[in-house]
Amino acid sequence: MTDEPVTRGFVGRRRPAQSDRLPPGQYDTGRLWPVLSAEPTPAVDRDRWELTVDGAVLESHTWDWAALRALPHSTTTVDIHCVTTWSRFDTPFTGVSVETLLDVCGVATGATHVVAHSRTGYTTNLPLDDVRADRAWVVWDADGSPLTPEHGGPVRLLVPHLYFWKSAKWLTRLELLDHDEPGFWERGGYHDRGDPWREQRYQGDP
Ligand SMILES: Nc1nc2c(c(=O)[nH]1)N[C@H]1C(S)=C(S)[C@@H](COP(=O)(O)O)O[C@H]1N2
Ligand SMILES: [Mo]
Repeated sequence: MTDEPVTRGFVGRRRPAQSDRLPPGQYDTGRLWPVLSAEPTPAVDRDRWELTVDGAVLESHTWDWAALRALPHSTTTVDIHCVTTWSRFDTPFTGVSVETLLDVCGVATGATHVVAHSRTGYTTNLPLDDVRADRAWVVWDADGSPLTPEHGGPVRLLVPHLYFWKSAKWLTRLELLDHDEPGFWERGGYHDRGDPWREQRYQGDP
């Protein structure tokens, strides 16, 4: 007879070990959510806020707060990864899939990239494929509450599969392009795409 420990009854939902969820070089910040902003937090009044999708689209479109909220939306729970090495697991965000906005505008033939613009002038570029197929969201709630101004409220971009600098806060415009155009951090030496699983932090990283 051996003295194996025996677990009876409920074993719990199997989930991957934490390390399987932590990209290389990252640490788990727990419930802490650091604020990372290159600019002072702007006061964005949601009743005077608009989001425009334009550029390489069939028809530009602008949504105000009410119109955005009237679109089909949902809550998605994701892990976020900042290039400064913190990751935060299981953050629920509520908003509209970018694909829903693109459906309204129609993507022009030849569109390859998108630049997200913030009210402050901050920009970040993404391959169009990275914001399609429900991989990117325009969100207004996080952790079950309205996004605070510090975290990009009233509305920010959310692209959880890339480093969090791609998730522009105080979002006002998604500009589709037929070429790539580096944004604020990308011009400053950060990686053009920023996949945390490939550790694409800086230009020259694979
Ligand atoms: N407008 C704007 N958006 C931004 C940034 C910024 O400086 N300005 N910082 C980016 C970076 S580097 C990160 S890690 C996240 C930080 O979001 P948080 O402050 O909600 O954690 O926002 C991204 N979006
Ligand atoms: Mo970041």
